[in-house]
Formats: sequence, C-alpha cells, structure tokens
Amino acid sequence: MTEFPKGFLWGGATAANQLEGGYQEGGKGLSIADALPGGPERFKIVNQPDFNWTLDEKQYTYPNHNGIDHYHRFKEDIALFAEMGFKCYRFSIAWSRIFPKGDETEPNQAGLAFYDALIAECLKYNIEPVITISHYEMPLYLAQHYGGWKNKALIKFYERFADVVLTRYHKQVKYWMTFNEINSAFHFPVMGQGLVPANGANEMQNIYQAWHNQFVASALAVKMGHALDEKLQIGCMILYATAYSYDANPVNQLATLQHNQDFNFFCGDVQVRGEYPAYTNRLMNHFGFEFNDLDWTDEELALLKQNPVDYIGFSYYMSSTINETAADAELASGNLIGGVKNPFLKASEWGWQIDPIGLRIALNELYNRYEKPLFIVENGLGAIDQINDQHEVNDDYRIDYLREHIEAMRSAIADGVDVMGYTPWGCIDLVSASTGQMSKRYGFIYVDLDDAGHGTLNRYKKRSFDWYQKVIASNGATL
Ligand code: BGP
Repeated sequence: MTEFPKGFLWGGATAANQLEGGYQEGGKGLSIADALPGGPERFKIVNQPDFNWTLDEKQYTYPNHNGIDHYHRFKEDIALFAEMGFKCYRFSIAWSRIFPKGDETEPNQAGLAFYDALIAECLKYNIEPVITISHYEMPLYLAQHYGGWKNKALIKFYERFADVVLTRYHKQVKYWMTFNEINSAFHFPVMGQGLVPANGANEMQNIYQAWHNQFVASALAVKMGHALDEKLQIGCMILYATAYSYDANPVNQLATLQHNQDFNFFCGDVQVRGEYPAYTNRLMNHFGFEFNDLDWTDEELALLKQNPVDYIGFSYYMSSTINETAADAELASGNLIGGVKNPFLKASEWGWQIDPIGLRIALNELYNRYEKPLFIVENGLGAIDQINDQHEVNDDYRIDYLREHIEAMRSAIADGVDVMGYTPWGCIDLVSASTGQMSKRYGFIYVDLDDAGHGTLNRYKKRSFDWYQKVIASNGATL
C-alpha cells in the first residue's frame, strides 16, 4: 500500500469571517462578510440590481457577526486540534482586523496582537500555521468606496496588508496562500472581489479586471515573501471541480475542455505559469471584450512572470458535468457552480455531487499541467448533524466521505502526484459561506449553536474526531 510521505501536512481549515466573531472588537473594521445577508437566499439577494453594501440590520440576519466566538475561545479550539494530532492548521487573517478600512497606512496593533496569540498557540503544540492572506473578507470600506478589486488602488492596499503580516510572521509561518478560491469570482464575485451587480448583472469585464489586479497583488506578495525568506512557500488557491462531458458528443467534449480552461485553470495558469494562457482572448471574446480592453501594464506582466506561486492549494468538494446538447438532462440544482446531474454520483443535501474518483482525476490533471506540489486545503461534507442527550454525534456519513477522498488522494500519490497535505474544511463547525448559516456543518467538533444564534457555544467531539485522530496518528495507514 502506498504510504503518505513523511511530514505530510494533516490538519484542518477555517476562515476568519466564518468562525472568529468579535466582529467589532479589538478595533476591527467591518468586512464585506459582515454585511452579507444571512440565509440560504444570500446569493440571490446580492445579485439583485438594488443590492448595495450597507449594514442593514433588517437584511442582515444571524450569524456572521458572532461566528462560533473563536475570537474568545481560540485556545480551547486549538487544544482540540492538537488533541486530534493536527500537523498544520489553515486559517485566514481578517484584513479588517489589521487595516480596519483597508486604505490606512498604519496597521491596527490590537488586530495583530490577536494573530500573535493565535500563532503562538499553534506553535505551542507544534502545529504549523498555514495562512490564507485574504479569504472572502476584504474591508467593507474598500468595497463601498473603491468598488472592490476592479479598482487598481486595491493592489497597493493589499500589498501593505501582505507586507505587514509577512514581515511580522515569516519566521513562524512557512506556508501562505494569497487569495482563497480566486476563481470562484466567476460565479460569485461579491465574496472574492467585493463587486456588486452593475445593471442587474456582474459585468464580466469587471471580474477579469479585478482578477488582473488580484494577480498583480498576489505576485507582489510572492515577491515580498521570497525577499524575506526564499524558503517561504506561497501558493495560490483554486476552487477545483473536476468537469466531465455529459456524453461522447464532440460538442460537449469541447464545451468541457473550455469549461476547464475558463473555470478550473485560468487563474492557476496565470499564477503558476506567470502568464496569461493562449486561450485568454477566446475566453474574453465570449464575453464581448478582449485582453487589450483591460487596464494592465508591461511592468505588471513582467512581475507576474517573475513571481509565480510555489504550490497549488485547492478546494475540492464535488465534480460537475457539462452538457450543451441534451435538453432532457436534469440540472444539478443547489450547488453554486452549475452543470447537470451525473447519474453515477450521489449528492449532498445541498446538491454537491460527491465524487472521490474526481479528486484523483483533479490531482492528476493539476500535476500534469503544473508539475508543482499540490495542497488539498479544503474538502469535506456539509451535513445536518444530530446531537443526542449524551452530546454524541455519530457522523459516519462524514467519515465515509473523508475516507473515500483520502483513499483517492493515496491513489493519486501512487500515480506519482506530489501532494503536500490535506486540511479538511471546517474542522470545527462554523458558519457556511454559501448559506450564512450554522446548520450546514463540516466539523470534527460540534458547536452548540443554531441558525438563530441560540446555543451554549460548547464544543463536543463527534465520532469523526476519534477517527481522524487515528488517521493522523497512523499517517493515513488506518482509515
Ligand atoms: C469554500 C470556501 C469556504 C467554505 C467552503 C464550504 O467555497 O472557501 O469558505 O465555506 O467552500 O462551503 P459552504 O460553507 O458554502 O458549504
């Protein structure tokens, strides 16, 4: 049986806006996540033409603001991660804790003090911190007053933010990612880029301009990080969903190829290879513009070329199936990336089609394309868990999901793919990004909190907690 490499980074992943709470404590400014409506309709609401960035308490519902109160309970949470045997812990730094409005020149010391303490707590247990610099949480002020990432001014602001955290933590933190799921803006630019609909639809040209600005900002972070320490590992982070053609019809095969280019690969191609891919104008022409319509300079393109990322971080939850011809194919409702139902796969309660073999394919596709180390920084099953009177959660369905995906990862390693680590998403229950609710849970640790914000906030170990502890202790041999 293929073994996982020595030093394999087993751990778990979270994001500041989904668990910290304390949204106005320690001098933190508001972030876009603080102003997103709660509830399953959040993406519909933000795509209405009249959506704008206000903190409207009527529109806003629990629970983004309080998260799971990790801001006050991080020591308890990290101790539980340590008990599971985590080798690493992926979390993000809330930009608005460090620069409350985003365009200041001096950082907020209280915000830095929080991350000083969080990182120290990880290191106390020999847990390697893995930091996402920006995870769906830019300062709200930058979205309101600058229009989000389509404005080139944000490059400077992000550079300042990245400079502060890289300089402060580079001796303690080796692994970094510049933007969470950068390609997700294709479907929901509001979270990653702070863009709101223009004339009822997000204009694609804005999204590509925003991406270009993010690519430049990311390359600047890579450059700064390597100047501080050439051994720092700074990655990109892609939302990857393996895409299949619905059938052997060449029309669908071509659509699948283009879907892969447009969605799965475009951002990675720029960030890993350091240049815009050959299909860039094919893709942009489809949306009615071309690369030359964007605002870019030769210096920026040179910066991209000189500062590719060191590894590819990616999230993997599901695959998608591409169909352009079969009118009777049923749509895969619920998931945010679309496609049609794949008759060979089961889906989660949210319509995310569960596909461990698709992970093996993803790892092979990404490695064949880039030949750089891969880091699975999100994977997992969102489910409604039941807790009994003894505070037990028997989440065998989650164990099954994770086991099958870890087996697929092992097979990919046997295929020759270089995989650095695995950090399942939401290792402790937290607020869901797509629904803004607590009831969609991923954790090994149950948090007593409901969608209305009621609960003791007590933490309880689920059955998967003991299971994952054994997986890590055996370096993946016991599944
Ligand atoms: C990814 C995000 C995470 C996370 C996860 C699960 O897209 O990077 O922030 O939340 O998906 O999604 P959800 O919470 O919507 O189930």
